[in-house]
Amino acid sequence: MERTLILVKPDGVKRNLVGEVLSRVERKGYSIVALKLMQADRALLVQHYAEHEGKPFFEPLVEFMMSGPIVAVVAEGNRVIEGFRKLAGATDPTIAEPGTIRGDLARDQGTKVVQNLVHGSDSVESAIREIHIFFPEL
Ligand code: D4T
Repeated sequence: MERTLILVKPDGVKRNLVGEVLSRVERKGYSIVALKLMQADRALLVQHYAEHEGKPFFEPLVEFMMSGPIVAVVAEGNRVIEGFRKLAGATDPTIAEPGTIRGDLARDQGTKVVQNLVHGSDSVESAIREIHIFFPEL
């Protein structure tokens, strides 16, 4: 069965949207198989966002992701990686379709990094790598 890593980012936790995000995942029919509220440190985030190192939004991204607690989730189901990306909507919340998490609940805040409530793995390889970073025990 396929698995994906979902993060509710600090903006989502601050706005009390953890239940809303998890509810959408569960209503779609995916199962939550691991979940934790945590404070991410720099080392963990540099590993997670390695592909973005050197980009102009990298440092603001790491700072933002350390600005408060996050919720890390492993969800499971056939094609859950693609399915959650669809539920989340486009990276840019202004462009994200209404009906999606970002389209319904996020907007451009004028910050250096996009604050878009959630992260979801984008491929099987990424999911395996990211789940191992956040849940080494799994
Ligand atoms: P994540 O990884 O958080 O699920 O978001 P996406 O998969 O939708 O987007 P991403 O990995 O390309 O970007 C990671 C993170 O950086 C922010 N970002 C991204 C940004 O502020 N400016 C940009 O130009 C891009 C591409 C948003 C999400």
